Order: sequence, then C-alpha cells, then structure tokens
Amino acid sequence: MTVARPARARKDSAPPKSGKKTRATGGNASAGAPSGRGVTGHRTGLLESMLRIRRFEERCVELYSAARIRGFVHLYIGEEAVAVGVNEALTPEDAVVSTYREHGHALARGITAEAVMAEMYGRTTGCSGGRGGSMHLFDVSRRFYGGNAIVAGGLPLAAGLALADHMRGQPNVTCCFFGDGAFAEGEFHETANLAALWKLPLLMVCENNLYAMGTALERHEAQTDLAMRAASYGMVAWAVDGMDVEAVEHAARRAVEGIRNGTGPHFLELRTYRFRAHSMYDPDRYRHKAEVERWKERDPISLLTDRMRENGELGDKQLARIEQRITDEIDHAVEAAERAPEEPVEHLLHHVTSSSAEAVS
Ligand SMILES: Cc1ncc(C[n+]2csc(CCOP(=O)(O)OP(=O)(O)O)c2C)c(N)n1
Ligand SMILES: [Mg+2]
Repeated sequence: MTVARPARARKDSAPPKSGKKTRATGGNASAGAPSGRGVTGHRTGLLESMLRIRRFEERCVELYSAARIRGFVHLYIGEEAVAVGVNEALTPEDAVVSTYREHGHALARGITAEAVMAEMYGRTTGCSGGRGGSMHLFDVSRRFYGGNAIVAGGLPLAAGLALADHMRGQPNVTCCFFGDGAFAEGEFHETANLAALWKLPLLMVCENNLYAMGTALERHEAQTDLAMRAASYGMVAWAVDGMDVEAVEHAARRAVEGIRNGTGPHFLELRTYRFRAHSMYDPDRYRHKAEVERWKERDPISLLTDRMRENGELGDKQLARIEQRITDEIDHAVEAAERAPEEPVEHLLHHVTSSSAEAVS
C-alpha cells in the first residue's frame, strides 16, 4: 500500500498563502471539466453550490434571531469549499456520513433548500420529517446518513456502511466528514485502524478548522500534523488547501479513484476555517479577530469568484443572476416551511422502532 508523505502541519493558525497552495495532487483541477459542462460551466456550478450554502445559512441566522428556528445551530460559513469540492467526486450511489455542522454537506449532496429549511423549522416536510432539526439532517434516498451530534460518532457508522458495500460487492465509496476534534476520540482511531486493516472503501474527510469548540488544536493534540497521523495507520493520507474548491475537488477525485481501485481507505486533511462562532450560543472569545480576518482574506467564494473574473469567466450580471436565483430558492424554502405542518402528537411513537431492514438499503 502506498502511504503518501503528508504535508507538514502549519506551526501557527495562519491561513495558507494564496499562490502557495498546499494542493498535494500536483495537477490543475481547472484543466479538466469532470462534469462535462466545460471548465467555465463546471466552475459556475461550484460557485453556485457554495453560494447556496452561504446564503442559506445567512438566512438561518436571521430566522434564528427572529426565533423562527430554535435549538442548536452550527454554521459552516467559511468551509463551503470542502463540502462542495468533495461532493463533486462522489456519485449518487456513494454514501455520506456527516457531523452536526452539516447544512453544507446536505445541500451539496442535493437535498433541497426546501427540505433542509423545513427540517430547521421542525416541520413534517423536512428531510428528517421534522424530528431531527439542524444536527440530524437525513435522506436515505440520497444515501445521506446524517447529521450526528457526537464528535467522531459518524466514523464507526461510516465504516459499517463501507463494510456493507464491500461485502455486497458494490463499487461504492462511503465518505465521512468529521472535525479535527475527532482526533481526541477513540472512535477515530478504532475506525482508522479497522478500515485500513480491512481495506474498506472509506473516504475520511477531516475538516481541520483548527478549533474544537473553544479549544485550539495545539492545546489538545501533541502532534498537529493530522494527515501524518492518519498515514501512520497504513492509509493514503494528505493535506489540502480547504479554501480552494478546485484543489479540494481534485484531491477528492484522486482519493476516490484510489479507493475504487481497491487500495483501501484514504484520508484528506482539509485545512479550513469557520468564519462564525462554534454555534449560535458561542461568544467566540478564544481567538483573535485579526486571525479571523486573515482567514476571511481567503474566503473560498471570493477565491473562486476572483479566479473566474480574472479568466473572463464571470461578469457582474451573471453573478447577480446566480444570486437572484438562490435568493428566490431560499425565499421559497422559508415560505414553504412557514406554511408546513408540525407532526401531530399522535405520531409520537412512529419510527421509534423498525420492523425491517428498510432503513439501510
Ligand atoms: C463525544 C463528544 N464529546 C464532546 C462533545 C461536545 N462537543 C460538541 S462539538 C465539539 C467540538 C468538535 O470540534 P471538531 O471536531 O473540530 O468540529 P468543528 O465543530 O470544529 O466542526 C465538542 C467537544 C460531543 N458532542 N461529543
Ligand atoms: Mg474543528
């Protein structure tokens, strides 16, 4: 098994410099157009997906402040390139397991803004029937197996899904998103070991945003080079600039190709940053404003927009049209959620137990 030498970890929490990307793939994602839409069309699609996530969550902030949605809400703003870039490498038959910060993963996977917004409202039309809320988005029809509130809790589930596909001879990959905080949990290490030992078709996507709630990575991990630690389990692992959607897509395609070729699990450490607090309740006092501002200079949406503008691939009018389309989509999602019913109390015991294996087919 090839074990790629991962990039060295940064010593501070400065963002990777523009033009000095940690892209480990050596290739140029823009040289190909994997979607068949041409390079410009493909980039426009990436941009639209990232903008959808950003605008959706900005609307969630407004709705939360107006007490239209409640409970825990963890925003993905700043990390959109990860969900969008990785999803590009997956097929509808692949499986996805996510965290509590999963609005972006769900939207990138194609769950509609309407179904996600209804879930935020706790309405029956939500993707989890209104029972999950922000942290438990779920859609078996898209092989999107949650939304998980337990740090690292999705990893053993993902290994199980990958094992099932492996045993059934299905050529599918299971992609599991998790944070840097997962390295402090036994479930991460148990999953990494078993997946490598059994050569499971598992893509481990670590969103290293440098903080686990208010704790900086270097305050809880002695070795902060996460890709190197993953490689120590005997799997291919490398670090990628998680703010550059094309670098993410390129790396994810390479990893997925390796997995489908039977070389076992692959690990990607995506170096990214959340621009907002950990959750709506977090006063965000553990990091300097200057650090946040430095990372915002590498906003994944601006990075792609600037690249497209420089190449003459995007003009003001086209961007305005995309923004309008997304605004309309989200307006519609909010209106529909406002009108949708809550589950009647008589249904309280529905779906509590399952009489068949229908849930995982
Ligand atoms: C097993 C477990 N321990 C503690 C918590 C409380 N908790 C919720 S989020 C979080 C931080 C996780 O950070 P990370 O994995 O880096 O993900 P991020 O929030 O940065 O996306 C913690 C400790 C939890 N949900 N589950
Ligand atoms: Mg984190």
